[in-house]
Amino acid sequence: MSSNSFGKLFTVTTFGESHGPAIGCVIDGCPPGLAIAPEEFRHDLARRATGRSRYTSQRHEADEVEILSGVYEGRTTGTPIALLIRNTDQRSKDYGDIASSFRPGHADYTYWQKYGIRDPRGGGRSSARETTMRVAAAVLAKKWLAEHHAVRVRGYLAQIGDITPDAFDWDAVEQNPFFWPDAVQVPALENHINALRKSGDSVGARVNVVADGVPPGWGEPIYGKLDGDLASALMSINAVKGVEIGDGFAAVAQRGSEHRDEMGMDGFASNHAGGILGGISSGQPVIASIALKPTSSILIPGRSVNLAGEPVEVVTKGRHDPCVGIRATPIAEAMVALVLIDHALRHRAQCCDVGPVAPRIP
Ligand code: EPS
Repeated sequence: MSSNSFGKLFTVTTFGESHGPAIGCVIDGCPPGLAIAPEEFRHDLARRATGRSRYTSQRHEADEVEILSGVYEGRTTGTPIALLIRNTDQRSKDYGDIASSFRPGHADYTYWQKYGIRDPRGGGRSSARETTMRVAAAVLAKKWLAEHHAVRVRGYLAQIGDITPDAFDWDAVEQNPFFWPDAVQVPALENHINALRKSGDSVGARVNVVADGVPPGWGEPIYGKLDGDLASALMSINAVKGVEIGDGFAAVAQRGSEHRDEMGMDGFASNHAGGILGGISSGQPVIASIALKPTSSILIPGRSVNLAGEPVEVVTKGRHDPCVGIRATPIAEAMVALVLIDHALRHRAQCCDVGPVAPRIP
């Protein structure tokens, strides 16, 4: 079995490897009439791309999108939209040693066990390069959600290692290469990542995503719950080891009287639920959080085995991110937007004759 597509009505299929000639996606089910131009992909793709700051991988890709189908005279036609980005800065010699051994903590070993063959160049299909196409597809999703439902999906880096923001300001998030919400701490983060890179090690991170404007009703109990689909989509991002919705695992230590979000006709008193009740959006902001593991491709030697089953010491050369979480904010936003547009269309398909139902809490 293969699984490179997701979404039921807004379906995205991605293809391509990190060091192949190109990566791409096909989006099927995009509503017709949405205005879109190749330039509109640039902003989010640049936010995610490598080589845009000294704190990420130094591979330099233009990440220019070619629209191959599904758009006529600047508008989506309702037919499959194929997007292509050509790879131009592959440096496959960095992966010479890894072709015959497995990086500890990397998908090298499991891809080999599953398929019995792998493209070791740049991690092949397991590379974070693939997330480029998710971000590209989500440009359409974000635009449609904004135009049709005034939904805005925004993310930020909420933790690097043991550092958390001391203050929170959405305006600060886009003003630094970390998507960090506290401008005052940015120099400290720069020093932290510089020191980490020098030591040859890596660190984990947490990214939070908030979707404002989601109306009540999106999500399909029982097996297509909004939180279930968000968890699956977010967990599919490379290096993600945990997903929380709302208070997430903090709910374990809470009382019911504390966790419940009390309601009045002037609104909800809190949002511990993260905007989802019973798998259906409540009308409150949808809040998701992900934990990303430290990059496994590091310079610190680690014990492993080679193809012959012999013990080896692995050192990963190349142009790796000291913290994959730094570039993960636009990727997490993309996955949330793709799930939301899919559920918007699914809700419209089944329940377009229903709401809004009184009473509706603002
Ligand atoms: C990656 C390794 C690096 C990153 C890459 C993700 O690739 P390379 O070894 O070819 O330099 O640059 O990220 C991207 C190219 C991208 O666009 O995100 C990995 O092992 O996942």
